[in-house]
Amino acid sequence: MSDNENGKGVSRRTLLGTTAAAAGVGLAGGAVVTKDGSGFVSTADAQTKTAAPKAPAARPAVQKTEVAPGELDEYYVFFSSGQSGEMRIIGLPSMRELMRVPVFNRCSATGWGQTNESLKILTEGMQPATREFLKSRGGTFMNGDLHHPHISFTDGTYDGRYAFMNDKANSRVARVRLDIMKCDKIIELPNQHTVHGLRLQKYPRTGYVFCNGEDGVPLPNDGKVLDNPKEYHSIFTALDGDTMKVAWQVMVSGNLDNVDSDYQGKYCFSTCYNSEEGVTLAEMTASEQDWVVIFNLKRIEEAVKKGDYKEMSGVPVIDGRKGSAYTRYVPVSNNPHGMNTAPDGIHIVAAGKLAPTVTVMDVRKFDDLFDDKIKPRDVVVAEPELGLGPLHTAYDGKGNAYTTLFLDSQVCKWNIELAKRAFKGEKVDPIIQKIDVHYQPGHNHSSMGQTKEADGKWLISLNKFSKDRFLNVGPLKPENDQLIDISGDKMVLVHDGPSFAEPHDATIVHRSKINPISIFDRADPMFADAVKQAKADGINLEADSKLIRDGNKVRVYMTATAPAYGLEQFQVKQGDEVTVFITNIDAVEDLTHGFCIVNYGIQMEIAPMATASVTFMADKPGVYWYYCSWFCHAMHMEMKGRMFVEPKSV
Ligand code: CUK
Ligand code: CUA
Ligand code: CA
Repeated sequence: MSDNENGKGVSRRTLLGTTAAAAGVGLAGGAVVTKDGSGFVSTADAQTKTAAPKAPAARPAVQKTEVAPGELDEYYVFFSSGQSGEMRIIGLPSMRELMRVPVFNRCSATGWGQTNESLKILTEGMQPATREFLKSRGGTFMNGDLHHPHISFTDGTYDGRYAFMNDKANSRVARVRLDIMKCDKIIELPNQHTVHGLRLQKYPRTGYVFCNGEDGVPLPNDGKVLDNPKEYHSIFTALDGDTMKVAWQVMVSGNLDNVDSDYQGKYCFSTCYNSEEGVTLAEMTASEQDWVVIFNLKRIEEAVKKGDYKEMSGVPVIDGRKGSAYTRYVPVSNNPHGMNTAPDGIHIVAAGKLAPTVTVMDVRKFDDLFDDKIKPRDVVVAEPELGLGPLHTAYDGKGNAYTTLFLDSQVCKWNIELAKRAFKGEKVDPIIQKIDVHYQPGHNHSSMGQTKEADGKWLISLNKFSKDRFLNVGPLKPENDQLIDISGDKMVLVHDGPSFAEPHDATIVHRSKINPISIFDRADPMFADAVKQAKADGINLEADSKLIRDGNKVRVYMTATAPAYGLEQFQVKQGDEVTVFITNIDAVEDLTHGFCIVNYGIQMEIAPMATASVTFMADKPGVYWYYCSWFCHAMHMEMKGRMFVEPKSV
């Protein structure tokens, strides 16, 4: 089928230069009208073609962005990587990529998805049916879609313990330990089909990890019900961030997109774009309005205590559909997306997406709403019209909000108080400034902006299209994460940062909040199983290099200290199940070793004073060199040995 036949190529070209208006009309009418059905892509073309990039105008004085050689960044940014499945760490303001932390993906460098330590984390939180399903597929999912990385809170600000993040692709939630920057827990949420929005309890601490189930499916989803959408349900989950177990779930009306929580520990709230409970684009955008659903945490906890729930897949599921005492549904314009709490602890903003407005609510009114003293819409205190395609909102802690406008390719700075006055009928314009970004922004984030310590210094705009902003690298282009100085009255764009697929969300954390270690503690739980096995085998991991045979199971223990492994050779038999345990005994900062077996597909990282292990079948006879894959010493090339696999006697 040609482009013309499927209608995509032609519509994208013919709509050039005309779609901003067309999309606007379509949006105002509450329907998606672009001919390719996306509502978005054709406008992206229009934007870039009609406004060719120009040399930047003279800039006002801005904060320093250069981080000179030897200097350190002031902020960590924890980036999602979308369908790449990992978490990334960026330094701000340099926007240099500092680290990639494998989570839902496989990693060739670190052996994530191959080492026993990582496989345990990847598999222990699976639902039984998934374990069964993956048995013939290598035991784990190969992919993930990581959208929302967020840092644990104590008393409304970051405490540096953990990052939590979702996997939209396979309905999982992961936790990364920020002392070692490694994932230590993954759980698959039962009863939920995808987990999209994810935010944390801010007060008194995390506490809960709030997880939005986006798609509805039959419960149980065992094939007895198929094309009967009336029996589909979306589920909201509160996970216990300490145990990584489900605390409770709530069945909702409609679906759930993004979520955030208050600064009082009383409520959390989610946008819903599919109040229609439709299964097609046309059905999901049919209504004039959708809603924000508010969850009353205290009432839900009481319901769990008194048993007002149904147990499903071993967890309590509360009925929070419309009319329930546990939730309230506040109508907002059709298909809202972002849900962001302001650092003032009072205002929350739901972004319109298909409406040009954002809806501002006052959380202080929620008690009355739950006591039925006021109507749902009475919690709305402003609804400013900002532009086309508002998606997400960030804050500077000075009363201003910054909303991304996907269709307009802009970030709009507006003032919350002015928006409230305008809502009451005063003739004031809440919009302070709009700045072009390149192009089509999704999330944006301000420094410390999701805490009560928002400092109003930096904003990043995570743009979905880079188009012509970088050297052309072929049809697949990087995204563009732009840095904007918001410390002055005006936003100033200061940096373009290409990134690979696909940052959705990010969290900007002052470096004073994060204190990782450089050398592992030998008592670290990451390799506790290896320590236990060694003890059972009478091995001192830090000193002994030895092969233990246990039937057809062989355990090979060796130390690694630059530039030598404890064993320069070992011999096993074809058909043995071999586990190699390597302990890096170099208590030296930045001295990582690797372990790679040539032509056996084995590779892993061993950090200073860590133990890592890998298990494989020695099913190919012959001589196989193993080598250190992490450059560690002048004699790094010589850090190697041989594995002999003795053939089965025939
Ligand atoms: S979502 Cu991607 S732009 Cu998954 Cu937070 Cu809004
Ligand atoms: Cu050890 Cu290279
Ligand atoms: Ca809708």
